[in-house]
Formats: sequence, structure tokens, C-alpha cells
Amino acid sequence: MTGFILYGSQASLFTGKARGYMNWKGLSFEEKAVDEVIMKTVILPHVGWPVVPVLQTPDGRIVQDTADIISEIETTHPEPSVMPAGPVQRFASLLMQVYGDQWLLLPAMHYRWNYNEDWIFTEFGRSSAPDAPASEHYAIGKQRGEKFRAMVPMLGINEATIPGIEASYEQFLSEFSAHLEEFNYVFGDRPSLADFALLGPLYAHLYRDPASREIMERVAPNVARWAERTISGQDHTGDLIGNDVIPKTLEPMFKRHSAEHIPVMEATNALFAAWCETAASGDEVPRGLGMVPFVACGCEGQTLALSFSLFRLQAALDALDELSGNDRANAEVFLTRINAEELLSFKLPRRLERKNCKLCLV
Ligand SMILES: N[C@@H](CCC(=O)N[C@@H](CS)C(=O)NCC(=O)O)C(=O)O
Repeated sequence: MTGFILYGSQASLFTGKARGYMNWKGLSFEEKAVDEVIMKTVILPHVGWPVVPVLQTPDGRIVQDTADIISEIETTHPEPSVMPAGPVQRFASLLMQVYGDQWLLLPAMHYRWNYNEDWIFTEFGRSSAPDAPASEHYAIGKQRGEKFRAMVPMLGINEATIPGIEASYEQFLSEFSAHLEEFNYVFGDRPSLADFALLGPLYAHLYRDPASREIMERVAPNVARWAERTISGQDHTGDLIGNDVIPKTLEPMFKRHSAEHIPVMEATNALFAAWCETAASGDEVPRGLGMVPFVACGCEGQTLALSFSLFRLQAALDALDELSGNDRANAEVFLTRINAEELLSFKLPRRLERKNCKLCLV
């Protein structure tokens, strides 16, 4: 035992991302399901708000946010690296992380809550109060899960947008499935950051929730097998693609992200700029900055302008800014091919950072 404890839950999107990564990293760790006691004695006192996953390091430090968890472990246990070797691949991995963490959230939330509601309430009850009688799990879980259910309309998931969200997700599944005909993972034959980022939405909500799994098995059994491989974290020996090549089979997925999510992040950035006008350094940034338009497969709606999406994008843009010479030219070619030229000039009006597990203005 290395002394790491991962506090989370089987039903949690971001715990799946962290668990798959830690399994692959080959660290032995204990995973503890967050019940009421852990919430009150570990999460709330150390993090300040109810969220999972949370990592406790062997020296007792508490780390929240999957990117920080990954970075903590990469620093103390650098081999094997979760990042591909090529600088453009590394930038593309961080961009895929924006997609997985922030935009595939829409299908993840839609299918969980519109196809699996009774099941997931019971599951929440089972995990947060394992000692309660089974007959009480649904009611306990409903109390705990209502706040997540309430996010569905805020994210813009409604009758008008559901056909577009479903069409886009099914097309995404087909695109990823076609890629997996060529490679076992996103950047070759072993997992890397982009796999764990996609695993978040694609595991707990879209593979593990039973009605979602039926859809994944029907549309893209290759993706279901990938989710099983990636959560188990067994593949260490395969190679990542060399020469900083980004396979063409990934382009349809990146193009989908560019078409749907970049306009949302641009509109979010405009709201952020307006908010910054009266904010001071160190201020906590609201999680939602307002509502912004989005389009998925021809269906139009309004979605919450998530400040955290800008924070994840900032990490990708930092990696882009570090490139020069041939690497920069290759990144520009990549961005042009995925219809994301806007990112070449995308600037946040102010930098963001996390302080005490909250998003703040630098
Ligand atoms: N950016 C965070 C997101 C964590 C997150 O949203 N976790 C969900 C469960 S999967 C949660 O606890 N949400 C509570 C909330 O957002 O209030 C990460 O990468 O760890």
C-alpha cells in the first residue's frame, strides 16, 4: 500500500477519470466510497464544498480536482508519463480534456437523468448510506441526487435540444469507434491523458448506468471495450504514436468539439470579461457566468456558461503558447484541420487559478 486514498464514488464521472488513471499508474491505493461520515469529516473540512474525487496523499495532503490529482502523481511518480512525448500531441491531449471534462458532460447528464433516473437515485442511496435498509436507498439517494438532477435544465438539456444532443453523441460514438478500429487508445496502443479525460463521461454515466450502456453496446461496442480496458488501467506495454503525429481518425471528434463547444467558450469568455470589469485579484469566480447559446446537430439551446471550461481551456492554451518553430507550425496545421483556428487568437481577459479548491482570479 502506497498510502494514497481516493475518496469518490462508483457513480461519479470524475472519480472514474481519476480511478482509471491511478489504476494505470500502477500505484496501489485505497478507494473509499464517500458516505455521510467521510463527507463531514474529510471533504467538507478540507475542501470546503461537497465534491469528489478527493485524493489524500501518503503525507496526508488533500488534493481536489482531477487535473491536480494527476499532476500531483505525475510529479511524485513520473514514470510512465501520462502525457504523450510530442508537444502537439500534448496540446491536443489537453484540448481533449476540455472536451471530455466540460462538453461531453451534456450527453453524460442527459442519458443519466433522462434514461436512468430511478436506478441512479437508488445507486446514490446505496453508496452514501450502505448500512441503511435497501428499501430506503431510493429516498436517501433522491435527497442526495436532486442537486445533480437540477443541473440538467441548466445545462440546456430539454425537449428542443435532446434530439441534437443524442444525434451528436451517437455520431461521436461512431467516430471514436472508427478510431478504435486502428488503435487501442486515443494516442496509440497504451492509454494517455486523453483516454482518462474521455473516460470520465464515457464510464460512470454512459457505460455503467444500465440504460446508457445498452446504447453504447448497440452503437459502439468498440467504445464499451475501450471503457473496460481504460478503467482497469492494465495496458502498459503498447507504444504511443511517434513523431508527434495526431491520427486522422481523431479529427472528426475534434471537429465536433470545435463546432459545438468553441462558440460556447467564446460566449463564456465574453461574460467572463464583463464579470472581470468589477472584480479584483483573488476574487472567487462564479461557477456559472450566465447562459450562452449552443447548437448540437442543428438543435439550438442555451447552456450554463461554465467558468471552469475557461480554466481547462487555459491549460491547453498555455501548452499552445509554449510552442515555437516547427512545433507551432504543426499545431497551426492541426488546428486548421479541426476547424479550431479561433484558438490561435483566443485570450482569456484575466488568468484563472485554483485557490483552496475554488476557482479564483489571479
Ligand atoms: N473539475 C472537477 C470536477 C469534479 C466534479 O464535478 N465532481 C462531481 C461528481 S463527478 C461533484 O462532486 N460535483 C458536485 C458539485 O459540482 O457541486 C474535477 O476534475 O475533479
